[in-house]
Amino acid sequence: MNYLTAGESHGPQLTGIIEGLPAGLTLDIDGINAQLAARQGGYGRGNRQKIEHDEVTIVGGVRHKITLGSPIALVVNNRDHAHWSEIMDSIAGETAANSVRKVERPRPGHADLVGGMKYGHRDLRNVLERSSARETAIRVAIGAVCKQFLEQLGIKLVGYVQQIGPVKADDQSPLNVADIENTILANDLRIVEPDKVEEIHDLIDKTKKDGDTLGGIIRVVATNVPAGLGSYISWDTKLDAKLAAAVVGVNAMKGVEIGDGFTAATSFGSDVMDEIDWHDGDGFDRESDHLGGFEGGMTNGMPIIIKTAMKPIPTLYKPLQSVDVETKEVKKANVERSDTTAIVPASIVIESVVAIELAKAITDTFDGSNMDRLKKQLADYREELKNF
Ligand code: FMN
Repeated sequence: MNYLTAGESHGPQLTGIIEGLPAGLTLDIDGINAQLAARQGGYGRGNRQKIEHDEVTIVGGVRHKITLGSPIALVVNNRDHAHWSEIMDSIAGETAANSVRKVERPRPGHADLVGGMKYGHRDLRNVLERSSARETAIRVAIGAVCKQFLEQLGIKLVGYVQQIGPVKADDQSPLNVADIENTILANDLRIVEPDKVEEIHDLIDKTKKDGDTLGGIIRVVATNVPAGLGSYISWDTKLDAKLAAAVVGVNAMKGVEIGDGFTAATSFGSDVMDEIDWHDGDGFDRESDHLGGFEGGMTNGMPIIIKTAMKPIPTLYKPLQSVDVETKEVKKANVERSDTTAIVPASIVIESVVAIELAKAITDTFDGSNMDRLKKQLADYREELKNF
């Protein structure tokens, strides 16, 4: 399975194509739209979300709710394009009127400057439009399809917010996906400790007032993942490595941990390895999950646990120093409409890219042409493992 996305932040639409999902998968469009709505929510977001109301249109690969085995093509329209149609016009040549939103003062922490240098764009809007996290809307739509695929195979996952700026909100680090979902959906921060909501709201309000921004930490848990996805055979077959790449491939992610991750580095081996147990009828399992469900680049049947560190949003309403790319004068950086923190929507994006990588691993491991056959193969494989 593979996927590709196209589209600019203020262009007419975002497009995604998924190749390699089986025929016979039932898709629930409301479920995809619910994920898109979740990506638009969360405390601390800017005004763009008031304009957009993301909905997916399926334009290929699905008939009567069922996938055909052909590439699945998804579209999410950009409502804001109505205000940008001349500036983003792909047919008309450049004029003074349609280049009024030129970006010449690159924002530190964004792709603006290096993207311009690499691709030779003097109007840095040509970089900004694609490097913007608006693209993650279509990744969420693709991830929602993959999540439905996984759910129909009994695999569940959830991404939630563990920390915003300096405030931690996850002492327990729970593992039950349904329990996590019940708690996080009842607040606008997707946190599992609702008593921290007020403190974090205050922090976000104050940060916004100061013209500053915040980052945070996101945790994903995936359960009922069969042992043996990925491989120890070669570095590029390791599933934990692919997950790490997918997670850091999301805008603003600067660190990734599998299981106890960096804490494991400061612990003794006896505290970190997950001791092996055997239960008649259920097969092997572990007494703990410090390694986040991975040994040798393969899933070991325990819940997958991945954490990622999101840097603070780089666009500041109290802009930082920059240099005008034309005049070379020191100036304040460009200000584009922006969030104070995007940790809440980012947790949906991270959940989505993890779902995509797990769906890829499943279709790499089993015959991915037909859903019923795939279900049967996976059930047989789970049975075989119980009796290993
Ligand atoms: N950066 C901004 O400057 N303003 C935003 O409003 C903004 N919203 C984001 C929303 C989401 C869901 C995500 C995941 C990221 C967002 N970012 C935002 C972060 C930038 O897209 C990102 O920092 C930038 O593209 C540079 O990429 P890098 O941080 O991976 O180096």
